[in-house]
Amino acid sequence: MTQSSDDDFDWTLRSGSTPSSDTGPDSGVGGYGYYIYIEASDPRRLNDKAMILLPSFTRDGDFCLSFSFNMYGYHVNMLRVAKLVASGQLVTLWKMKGQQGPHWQTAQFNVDLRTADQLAFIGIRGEAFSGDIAVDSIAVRSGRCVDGEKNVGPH
Ligand SMILES: [Ca+2]
Repeated sequence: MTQSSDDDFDWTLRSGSTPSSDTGPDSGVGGYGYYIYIEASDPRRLNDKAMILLPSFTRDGDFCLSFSFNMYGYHVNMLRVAKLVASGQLVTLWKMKGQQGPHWQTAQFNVDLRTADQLAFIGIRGEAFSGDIAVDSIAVRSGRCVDGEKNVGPH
């Protein structure tokens, strides 16, 4: 994954809990491993954005994107998933706003992509430090999501 410079700060790679209490996950999905998150403590400010990009896609097609997200903390703002297309436009595919509780949750939805498109995860900081947002277990599978699998979003 690649950190964007067209934003305000970077995502952080971490294992275990985040440094601030009462925000962020206790661990990666399943209780172990690394995840990425936006650290909402100083010097971050309201609406600061961090964007991280998946590698460019090498063909056109339908894909099934799944990932886990943790949005725990009183001041959690927004997580947005978008595709960065050739024109430079960011097309929103999914977004979630506000605190979603202490546990990891799963999102899964279909995306149609063209060659050179990139999927982007954009974390947006809320009003105060208790606004960590974490992402783990990102998977992109060829073809549409299989019926019967858990399907959350797009919203
Ligand atoms: Ca950045």
